[in-house]
Amino acid sequence: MDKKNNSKFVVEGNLTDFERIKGDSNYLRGTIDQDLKKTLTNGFTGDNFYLIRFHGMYQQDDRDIRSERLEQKLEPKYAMMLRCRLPGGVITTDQWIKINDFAINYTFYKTIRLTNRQTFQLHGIFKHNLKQAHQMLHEINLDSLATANDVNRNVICTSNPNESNVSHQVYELSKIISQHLLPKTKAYAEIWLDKKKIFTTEDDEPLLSKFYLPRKFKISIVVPPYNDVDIHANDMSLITILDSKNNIIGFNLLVGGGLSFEHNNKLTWPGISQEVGFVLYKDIISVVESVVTIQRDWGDRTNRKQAKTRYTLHRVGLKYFKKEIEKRSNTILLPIKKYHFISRGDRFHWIKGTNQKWNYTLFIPNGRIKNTHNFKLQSALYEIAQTYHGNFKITANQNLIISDVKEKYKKNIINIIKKYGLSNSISYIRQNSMACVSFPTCPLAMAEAERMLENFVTKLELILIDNKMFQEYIVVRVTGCPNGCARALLAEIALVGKSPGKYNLYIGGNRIGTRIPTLYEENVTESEILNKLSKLIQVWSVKRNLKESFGDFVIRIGIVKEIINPSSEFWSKK
Ligand code: SRM
Ligand code: SF4
Repeated sequence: MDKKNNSKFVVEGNLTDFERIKGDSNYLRGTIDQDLKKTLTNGFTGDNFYLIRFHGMYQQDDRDIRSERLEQKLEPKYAMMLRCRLPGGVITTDQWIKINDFAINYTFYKTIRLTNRQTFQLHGIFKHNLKQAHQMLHEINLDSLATANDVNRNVICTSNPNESNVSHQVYELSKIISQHLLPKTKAYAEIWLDKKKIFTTEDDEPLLSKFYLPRKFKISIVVPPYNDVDIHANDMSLITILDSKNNIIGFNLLVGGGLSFEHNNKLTWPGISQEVGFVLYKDIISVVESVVTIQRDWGDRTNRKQAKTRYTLHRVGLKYFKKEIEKRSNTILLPIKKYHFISRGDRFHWIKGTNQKWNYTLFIPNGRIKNTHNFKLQSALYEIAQTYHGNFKITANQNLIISDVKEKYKKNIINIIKKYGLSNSISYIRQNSMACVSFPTCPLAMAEAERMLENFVTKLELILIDNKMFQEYIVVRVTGCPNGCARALLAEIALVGKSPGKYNLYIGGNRIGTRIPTLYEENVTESEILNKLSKLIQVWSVKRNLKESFGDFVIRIGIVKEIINPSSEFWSKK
């Protein structure tokens, strides 16, 4: 471990096996290359099962057919999910065409899945096609390094279209930060791109160490008043502060967000990040680096359930954490500057950027790019990508912005949008709903999420219509297990999977994503949930203050108690 790491805040004790796996891996190589040659299994063996995650892949199997294959004494239908690194979510239309071709020709599911961290995943790549996948990415200047496991993940930033230079600047910053924190190992190039083996020394990972980080680490950059990245789901967030001429002067630094918990494990809780201080633009990289190295050194490597930054911050205290940032970055953190948020969602209409080009945000149901019998979304996007040379921007709400469209192409794109019915009206509640992937690919899924959201929202729409509230929205999110990938624990209504068909229901988050909702009902079915919500929405429609949101209402009239300090209050009864 790092030589400077002798602070009183280092957690002593037996390290988890993950630390051994990383330390023994020869900078993430393991024996992945040997597993690639084995044809007897479609999976990876031993430590490689975890090591491939550092390279941006997860081994999965189709859970819909798992028991059937078991009965037939067949290996589970192993295939990899690959997650691209795409800081800020921008992909050119030319890159999109290549990705789509690969998805159609070489993946089991033939879909592209936009994620809520502004990138895309390809599900169902068989082991023998993996190298081809990485080489295809490399040809189009992309990679999947460090999109999973104990490293800094895809850096996300406000994706609202280029109304000012600011969004372009934060996008550039997200790329710089991503690059700065990227593992330096050559393992990725050697294994996937057939680059010559380069023998490594202890200095190979000067920033991350050969043990990398204690756990995943997430960064967001936001431009108020839109909290479209959900800052509180991130270990570190930078809130952009502008002067009166719209120039960036610096960033408010927030640390310690993160949403995962474990059912019935009271030592785990979702957290709202804490304000640390204001950082001048010129100091931002050294401050970002300091936060990461503090977490590297002080994060708990003896217990993965306590390893994320919010637990480190909770144990160490904001005062010491801040002091250490200042010490390591040689910077004085100034008092937090004023900021406020008004919403989280995307804006679904044409917006002209300061670059005089057009941007149109498309609602993508669950972020899933596929063709169905009556909705040919995948074909539509392919046609759009072939129509102009520009960018697609993936938002942190799993949507897609057709971006940087020159005036002369706008009409063609409008025609394609119409032809495929992409702009058919979407209710406000649907626009503000989100589900994680869950079944059939996620190995951790306890209940359906992506596959149940559409119908669930349709039923909520009917409840809103019955109460003359159809023009209103509620932020609704469904997550297949308490890991919280759909960021349900920042929603006004949150369903968290417990077992097939059963969820815990949380209510009382707010529209801007700064409050954790409170447990309202435990272990309930979808129809029980709809029953409960129907009653609550009816009361809300009658008794709410002018324009009062659902989440604020249930807190104000005391249906649930507001959670102010999640670390101590998340588990207390409503
Ligand atoms: Fe997640 C694990 C999908 C955003 C918290 N997440 C997983 C895995 C890889 C399951 C696994 O470990 O085997 C899921 C893959 C399912 C599949 O088949 O695709 C998965 N997570 C997703 C995505 C695709 C959800 C989506 O529908 O968009 C998101 C991919 C983001 C990306 O591009 O990097 C995704 N995951 C999140 C978020 C939200 C966010 O980051 O804004 C969270 C909550 C915030 C946080 O980190 O606290 C999140 N995912 C987790 C966790 C819990 C981590 C923890 O702190 O304990 C796990 C499990 C783990 O890491 O052990 C997890
Ligand atoms: Fe899988 Fe759970 Fe994440 Fe949903 S929340 S994608 S079920 S890990």
